[in-house]
Amino acid sequence: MFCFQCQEAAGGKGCSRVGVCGKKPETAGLQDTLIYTLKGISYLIEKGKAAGVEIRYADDFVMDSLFMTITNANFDDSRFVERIKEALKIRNDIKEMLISKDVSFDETLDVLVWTGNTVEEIKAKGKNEKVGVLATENEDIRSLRELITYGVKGLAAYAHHAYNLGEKSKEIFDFMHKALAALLDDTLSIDDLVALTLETGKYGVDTMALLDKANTSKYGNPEITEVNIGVNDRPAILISGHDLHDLEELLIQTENTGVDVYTHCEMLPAHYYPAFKKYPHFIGNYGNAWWKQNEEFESFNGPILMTTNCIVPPKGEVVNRIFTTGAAGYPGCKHIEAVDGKKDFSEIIELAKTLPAPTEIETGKIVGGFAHAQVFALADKVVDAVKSGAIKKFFVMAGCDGRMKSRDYYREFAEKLPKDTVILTAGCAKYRYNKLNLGDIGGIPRILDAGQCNDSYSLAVIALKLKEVFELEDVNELPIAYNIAWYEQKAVIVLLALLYLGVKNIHLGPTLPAFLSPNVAKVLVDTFGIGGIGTVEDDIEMFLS
Ligand code: SF4
Ligand code: SF3
Repeated sequence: MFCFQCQEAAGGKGCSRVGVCGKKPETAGLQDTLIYTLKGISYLIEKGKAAGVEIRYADDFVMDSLFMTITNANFDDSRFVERIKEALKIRNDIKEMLISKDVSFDETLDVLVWTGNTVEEIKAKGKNEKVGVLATENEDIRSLRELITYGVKGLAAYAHHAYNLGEKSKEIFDFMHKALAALLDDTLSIDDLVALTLETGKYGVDTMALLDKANTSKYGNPEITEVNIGVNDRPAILISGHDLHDLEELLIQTENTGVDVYTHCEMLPAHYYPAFKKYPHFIGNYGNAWWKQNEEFESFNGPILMTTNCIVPPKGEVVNRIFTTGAAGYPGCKHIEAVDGKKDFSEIIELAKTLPAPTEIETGKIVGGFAHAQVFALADKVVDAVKSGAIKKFFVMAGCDGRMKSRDYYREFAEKLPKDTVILTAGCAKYRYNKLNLGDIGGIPRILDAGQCNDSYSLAVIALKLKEVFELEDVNELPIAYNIAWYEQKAVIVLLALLYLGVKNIHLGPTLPAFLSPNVAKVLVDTFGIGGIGTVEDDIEMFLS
């Protein structure tokens, strides 16, 4: 195996024996094979499109499959084998259809001809070095191809959530196919791939906007909310991941059953939506970011529903209490599929009734709900505070959390920021500092949490609004600094989206991506002023100078 798609890539280079995340070589091979086969499908779709033949029926299959390969989303080999079988069938059907319509394409390409007639054959394909990351020999081309792949994976994840709420976009699917097909094209130059990288960012913005529309039109605009972090004494289900539609179905099905519902990690921002406040059994948030789940799932006592990443390989009996749905999966955990568009969570609810209530691990409240509409509602106050000098600078500290010790940097950074600064956050990165008491500035909390990582879109909308209010030419003239923590591929699409919007001088940590070759990193530094992080003191001084 070789995988370097996340921030925890072994030795800052890549995982080659087993993933730091727990991904086994066989799973890595299957994920590579699935991505490889998707490229073939998208290549055919592109050929059809060029010849005036529109093929739409693989759109959601490609989207969902990309999502399954995101870090910590799915560890279940049997699901990948089934997916690959299905991908091969879709590929063959499209091939036949194009041939019947006299659409020409390169029929000798391995992505189009390889067969996976048996499970052994499918598993063997993933060991073939022509399938994975290292198949591209030129390290700069490889770097850009992977940067685009990871951006498209993140984009697919967000598109999937919007899709579950009935919002989809032909243009986003078209771009997904265009990008995947381009990854097979050996004639593309470095410049072509850099351009495609930026275009990925454009579609990242569009996809996050679509998801924002899906979430807010269905569940209302997030509003300032105090979220309880303590527990009740009734049995309960913990829901994690990013899918709000799954949460809604769970809340409806648990009504009047005597079973409560709590959020974990990236599901916390669900509490900010008006639509979910009407459920009295939706109690609060339990625990912290994804990487603490082994101990927190243990003390939660009840069943856990993982709707997306991030899954940490469970230890001991807890595996029997974890259920997965959507793109998520783990061997030994029961997976709940939608049947006719509905998911039946009754098995989880019945299990919850037999288990003790959660053990309290903390008490108190955290405050959030500062997505664009809520911040706009406070705009006058915010603008006055900036004009009067009460707020000197905003720090966008969105992104991901992770288990590396070096991420203590973000807590310390938040703690040491001067009192006239405000943190804008989104994603699970906030768990490093969202329980600190950083106070407020004239009633404006010093940590404004917009929501999940996709709600980084809100932070961009807020920045663009401030640019308008202050009548500035360029978003970079605003008193906003970007110190972003990344971990997986959703953070990659958020980064590309910010670059597309023209945001410069973003600092990325705790380490720069292993998949950036020195030359590609140089392009990002020279063109966009991307930087890493240093010590807390030096960085605060640098940002404030
Ligand atoms: Fe390693 Fe990250 Fe890939 Fe897991 S996802 S195998 S930790 S690089
Ligand atoms: Fe977190 Fe996995 Fe990225 Fe959605 S849950 S931000 S790491």
